[in-house]
Amino acid sequence: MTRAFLGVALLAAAAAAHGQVEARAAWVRGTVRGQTTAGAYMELTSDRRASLLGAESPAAGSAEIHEMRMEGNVMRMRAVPRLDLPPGKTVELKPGGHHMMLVDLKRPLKKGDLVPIRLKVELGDKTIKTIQVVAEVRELAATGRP
Ligand SMILES: [Cu+2]
Repeated sequence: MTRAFLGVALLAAAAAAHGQVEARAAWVRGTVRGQTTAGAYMELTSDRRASLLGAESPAAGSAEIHEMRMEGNVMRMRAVPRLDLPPGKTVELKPGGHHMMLVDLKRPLKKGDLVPIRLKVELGDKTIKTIQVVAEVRELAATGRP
């Protein structure tokens, strides 16, 4: 009886922790020698109004949210201060679109390495929430399609 109750309580706690904003399918592109930045990609879903404000990772000096824009014939990326997460919609951070950029990498990233990333998300009521994800490093040529 006591065990069963405990099980339900733990389940409820887990649901509460994951209820608001979820990050899935996180991966980071592997690097070559001398490269100090790497793109990080994932799927973000929020059940309420929220914005991604940034991230930090022990693998990098800093992390930025980047958007891609065509300037003439050239695709360029630039840092943006936040990325809106509309309720109930999955926002994909992916190659060629919005992505996370790990800057000042502390060491090269090899296929199969695991990179912890802490996402900073602001909810609609201005509460700041931290979401911990572990991203797997994929090879340099990875496109995001499994
Ligand atoms: Cu970038």
